[in-house]
Amino acid sequence: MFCKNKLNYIFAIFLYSSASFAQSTTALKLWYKKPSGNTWTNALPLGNGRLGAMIYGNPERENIQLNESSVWTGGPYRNDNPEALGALPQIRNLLFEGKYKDAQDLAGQKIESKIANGMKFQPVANLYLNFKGHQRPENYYRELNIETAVSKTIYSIDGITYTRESFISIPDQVLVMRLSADKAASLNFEANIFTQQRANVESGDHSLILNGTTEDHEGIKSKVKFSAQVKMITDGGTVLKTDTSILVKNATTATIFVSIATNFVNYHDVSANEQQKAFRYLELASKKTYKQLLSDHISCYQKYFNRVKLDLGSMKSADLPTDERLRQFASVSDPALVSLYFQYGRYLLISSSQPGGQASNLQGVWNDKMSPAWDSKYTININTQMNYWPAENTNLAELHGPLMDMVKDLSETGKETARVMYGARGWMAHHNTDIWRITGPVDRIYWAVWPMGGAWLTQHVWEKYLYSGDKKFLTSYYNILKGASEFFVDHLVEEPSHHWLVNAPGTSPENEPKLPGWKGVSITVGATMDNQIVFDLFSNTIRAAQALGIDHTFIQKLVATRKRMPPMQIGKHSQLQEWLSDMDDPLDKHRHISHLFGLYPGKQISPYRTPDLYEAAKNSLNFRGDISTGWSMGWKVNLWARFLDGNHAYELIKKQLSPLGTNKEGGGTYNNLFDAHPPFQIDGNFGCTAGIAEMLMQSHDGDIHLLPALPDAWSFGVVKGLRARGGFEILEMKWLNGRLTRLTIKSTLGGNCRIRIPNVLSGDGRLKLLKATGKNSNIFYQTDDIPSPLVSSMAKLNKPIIKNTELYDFATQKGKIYTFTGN
Ligand code: FUC
Repeated sequence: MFCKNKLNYIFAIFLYSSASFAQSTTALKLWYKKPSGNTWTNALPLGNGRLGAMIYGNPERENIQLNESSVWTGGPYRNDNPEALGALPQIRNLLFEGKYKDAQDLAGQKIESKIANGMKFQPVANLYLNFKGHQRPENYYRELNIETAVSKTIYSIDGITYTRESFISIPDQVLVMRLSADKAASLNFEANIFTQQRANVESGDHSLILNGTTEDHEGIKSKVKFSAQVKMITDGGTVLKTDTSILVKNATTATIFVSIATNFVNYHDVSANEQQKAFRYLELASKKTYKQLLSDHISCYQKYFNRVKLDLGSMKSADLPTDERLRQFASVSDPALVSLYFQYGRYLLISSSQPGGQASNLQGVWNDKMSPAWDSKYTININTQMNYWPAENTNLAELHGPLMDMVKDLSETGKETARVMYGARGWMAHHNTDIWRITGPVDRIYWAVWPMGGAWLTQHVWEKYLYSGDKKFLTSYYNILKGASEFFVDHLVEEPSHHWLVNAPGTSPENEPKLPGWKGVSITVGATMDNQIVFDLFSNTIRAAQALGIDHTFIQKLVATRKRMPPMQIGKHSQLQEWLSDMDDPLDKHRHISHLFGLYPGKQISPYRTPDLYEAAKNSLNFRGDISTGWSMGWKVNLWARFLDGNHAYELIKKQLSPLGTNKEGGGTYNNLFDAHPPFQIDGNFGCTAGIAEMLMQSHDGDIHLLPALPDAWSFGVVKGLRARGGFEILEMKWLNGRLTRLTIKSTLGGNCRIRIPNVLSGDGRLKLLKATGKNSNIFYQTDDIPSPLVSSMAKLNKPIIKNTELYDFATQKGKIYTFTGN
C-alpha cells in the first residue's frame, strides 16, 4: 500500500511539473484545424451579455451570425387565465378524491393560458464576408482564446497569410473584427448582411444598415424594432458599395464594427430609439484605435475571468484540437479538458450575462433560428436557475445581477397572477417566463400546472446574500422574498389524508408516476419538490427577516405554517419519494430528478445531519441512472458531488463531455463545447461548471468542505479564487494524492471559519486551528432542522459510508488572509 502511494506520489510530481508546459500553450483555447462549414455548433461564440455572435471561420465565406439579447417576438403582454380562480376549489376536490385525470382535464380548461405560451428569442442577421478564390486554404487554424475572449482564424492562400481577429467588447458595446493580410494590398472581399426578419438593408458610405422588427407570435403583435449597423474602416485600398453590400479592394487591413440596438427599455417599455442607440455605440467605438479597443476589451473581460484559476494537470492529449480531445475524452486521461470546460462555463456566463442586461436564456445569447427549441426563453423549473449555479462560487457574483433583476420584474408581474388566478397575496410565477416577464401558465397543463417557478428563483436572492453578507442588497430584496412566501401562506391547502399543508395543484416537474392509469397525468398534490421549495423559501425568508431584525409576526406565521407541511418520505424501494404517496418506479429514468432539489441546489439533505434521507436520495439517483439530457447530467455532477462521490461525479463529466451521439438517447457536447440537450442548451454547460466547483469545495452544510468529492483522476491540482458562503474566498488550494497541501483563505466579512478537510493542516505563525464541535457560530453557516422523514416499513437503509475528515474552527477578521499547510 505504502509503495503504491509512493509511486503515485512520484508519478504525480512528474505530471505536475509537465502540467505547466501545456498550460502555457493551449490550456485556455478551443482550437480547430477545420472551418465550421455550415454547422452552427462548430462555430465559436463571442458575447458581451447584450450582443452575441457565432464566428464560423470559413475562409471563402465568413459567416458572423448575430444576436442581441432583447430581440424577442411580441411586445408587453400578460398571459394569466382568470378562470383558474373559480375552478380551483373543484380541481382541488377532484385531486383530494383521487380523481387525478379529471382534475387535470378541468385544470386544462381553466388554468392553461388562453392567450399565449411565451415569446421567442430571435436572431438579428448574418454578416457574410465573401472572398473570391479562398476555397483551398493552407495551414488552416482557428481558435477561441477564453483567457482574452478573442477568436482568431488564420490560413494562407498562394503564400499570403490571412488573419481575422474578433471580439465583442463589454466597454464599447460593439463587435469588432479585424482582417489582415501579411502582404500589403491583398485583402479583397465583399460584405453583405442577410436576415430572416422583416427588415430593410441599405448600404452607405463604408457601411451597411439593417432596420427591422421581429415577428408577431401567438397573436401578440411585435413591438420590438432593431437596428444593426456595420462600419468598415480599411488601411489602404478602397471601399465601394453596391445597393446591398460593400466591397473592399486591395486593402492591407480592414476593421469591421458591428453595432446592434433595439427599442427595448424594460418589460413594459419599448420606447428607446434603436437607430440612434446603435449609431452612438458605432460612432464612439470607431473613434478608438483597434489597439485601444482590444486592450479595453481584454482588461474588462479579465476583471471577471482572472478571478479563478484551475489546474488539474495536463497530459499530451491536451495538445490536440478541441474536437479531437472531445472525441477521446471518455477513454483517454485529459484533465486539462475538464479545466478548459470549467473555464468555458465561466466564459459563457461572462459573455451572456452582464450587469444591467438580460439574464442568460436557454441558449445564453446565441441563437440562429427564428423558432428555436422552447423559444430559447426562460424555463424556470430548473434551466434558468441552473444557468446561475456557477455565478457565486466561481466568483462571478455581479453576473448574477441580471437574474436578480428578472426576479424583481417577476415579483411585479407575478402579483397580478397570484391575485387573479389563485386569489392569493404576494407574487408567483409558473414554469416559464420570457422577456415580457409573463407569470401565467405556459404550454399544456401537463407542464403548466406548477406555481413554483418564482419561489425557486428566490433561492438565488438568499444565496447571493449568504455569499456577500450584503445587508443593503437583502433589504432591497426582502419584500420579494416575503411576497413569494405570502403567496404560499395563502395558497397551501390542507390535504385530507395526513392534514398536511400542500401545494395543490402541482406536479413533480414534467414527470408522472409510472403506474397504471397515470399515463399522461402529471397533476398532483404535495410533490416532494414543491414541499422542499416552499420549505426552502420559508426558511430563507425567516432567516432574512432575522438578519434584518424585522417582521417578527410574519416569522412566527412562517414557522407555524412550515411545521404543518409534509416531511420528506422514504418509500418501499428505500428511495426518497418523489410524490406524496409511494409511487416511484425504480426503472423511471426521467431527466428531472426534482425530489433531489433538497440535496442540490437545496441543503435539506446531508450525510452528517440527515443520514437516512441522504441514503434514500442516493438510492433515488442510482435508480435514475447517469445518461440523460445534457442539463440533467450537469445536475447529476452536482448531486454526486453532494453525495461526496467524486468518482461518480467524474463519470458524469465523462458522459457529458462526449460527442453528441455517444450516449444513446442522451445528451453530450458539440464540437464548440456547447452542451447538447440535444439540441444546444446552455444550462448543461453551466450546471457542469458549477458541479466541478462543487467537487472541489462546498459551503452549504455548516462548514467549508474542501475537496469533498475529488475523483481519483484528479489526484493533484490547484485552484484559486473559488468563493464560499460567508464571504470567504479560497485564494489558493493545492492538493497532492488527494491530500491538501496548501490552503489560503481570505475572510471578507470576518467571523468563525469552519473547515472540513481530508487531512490535518497547520496554520502559519500564531494561527490557531481548533477541533470544531457543536454548531458553527458563523451566522452564514446556520443549518435548518429538517423534520424526520416518514419511512416505509419495507425500506432497508444502509448507514452512509463517509470518508473521515477533520473539522476545524478558526476565528477570522474582516480583510485578513489565512494560510495553512499540510503534507
Ligand atoms: C424543460 C426540460 C426539457 C428542456 C426544456 C427547455 O422542459 O424538461 O428537457 O430542457 O425545459
